[in-house]
Amino acid sequence: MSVTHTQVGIVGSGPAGLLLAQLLDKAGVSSIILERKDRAYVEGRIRAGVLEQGTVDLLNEAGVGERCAREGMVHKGCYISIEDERFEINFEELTGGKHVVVYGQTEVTKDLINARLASGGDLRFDCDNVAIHDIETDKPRLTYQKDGAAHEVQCDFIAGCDGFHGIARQTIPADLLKIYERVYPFGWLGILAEAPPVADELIYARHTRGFALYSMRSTKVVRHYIQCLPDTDPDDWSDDRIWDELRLRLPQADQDKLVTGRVFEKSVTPMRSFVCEKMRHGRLFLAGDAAHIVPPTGAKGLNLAASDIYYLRNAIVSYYKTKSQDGLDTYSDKALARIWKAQRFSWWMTSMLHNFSTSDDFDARVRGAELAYILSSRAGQTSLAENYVGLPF
Ligand code: FAS
Ligand code: PHB
Repeated sequence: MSVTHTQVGIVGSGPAGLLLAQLLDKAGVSSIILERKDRAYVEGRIRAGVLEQGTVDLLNEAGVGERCAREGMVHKGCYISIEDERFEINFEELTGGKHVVVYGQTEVTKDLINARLASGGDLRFDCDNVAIHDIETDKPRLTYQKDGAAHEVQCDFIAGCDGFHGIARQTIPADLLKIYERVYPFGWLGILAEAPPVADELIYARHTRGFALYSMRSTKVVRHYIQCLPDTDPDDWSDDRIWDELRLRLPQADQDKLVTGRVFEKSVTPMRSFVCEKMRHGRLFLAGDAAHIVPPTGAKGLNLAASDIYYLRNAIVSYYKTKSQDGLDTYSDKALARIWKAQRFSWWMTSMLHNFSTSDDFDARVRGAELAYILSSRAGQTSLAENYVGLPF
């Protein structure tokens, strides 16, 4: 068995694991990333599209913000439509100049992987049967197999950045965890297509036919979503059926602005809210989707992974610099405080904008009134805007 030692062992090379490794490297802390899939799989996952400024700042600190600055699209606001009416939420005007950047998670991941490999950082793809050991000691270990050989990584800390279906959360004794979960009675059918955006900013559309989101990746590629049943088979939706439904859920005045094009990615995302308390056990720290999931209506998933990493980087670097355990001891509570605010916002946006087949008529009216109030109130719009651009870390 090959044995390697590093300071921080990281499980998972999604945005959380890659960003942590990059930020630790900048602080002179060594790490090894173990990823079960190959590079093409990791770089091919189509996911988030909206970055809070805090996330962009961390990418810059990690030395990978240059392409995002060049190709990312600054969005000063977004639109919310209810049937035939469209309203603008002007983030900059409501938050004293804050905005978001539209730049696909796929691109963030590519930028982080390229930087990791260019710096000679240790990033290992195709790691089978990654296992986490001895997290209740001061010598935790990772083991895995690759190309038929057994390997071990000895480290001081382990970061579980392996997503919702990873092993890290499972490594913490279940009786020590409190799980909070809400599963929604719908999903999102998402497409990527070669077409121009419907508008200059995103449109979140509430409609009797169901929610739709009109997003983008560039001026030539759009990312649209349609509320659908959670077990929808994407193959049941032809391109024509998707474009027709997207058109019908827009206000009349915008329907002729929807330009169709070649759909080159189609998938269904289930909707859940999920939080695992706590996010630390011994020398194992959870970050990103390994610890929490939000419905993407608030564009928070990727951004929460970034704020977790901000807190975890600070805690680990502080330990190595001062031997203080304070940051490590307060990591979980500090991260969870921000996570729960983003969970509330994501649940709130989802409840206002979607049709719930499981709710009674009174509930449906109250949710509609909530959105109508928000759109008629500067205070309400300010609340939505300051959460959307990202609460402070
Ligand atoms: P990730 O899941 O991205 O990465 C985890 C990594 O760990 C993966 O590479 C995985 O292969 C690896 N891994 C798993 N198990 C392992 C093991 N045992 N050993 C080694 N490696 C292992 N967020 C938004 O803000 N907007 C969106 O529109 C949006 N759309 C989404 C669509 C889908 C289908 C999904 C699932 C999520 C979406 N999200 C969205 C949320 C998403 O962006 C996540 O928040 C983000 O990927 C979190 O990053 P990580 O925590 O790094 O987890
Ligand atoms: C996206 O562009 O993928 C996107 C944007 C905003 C959201 C969710 C997804 O709320």
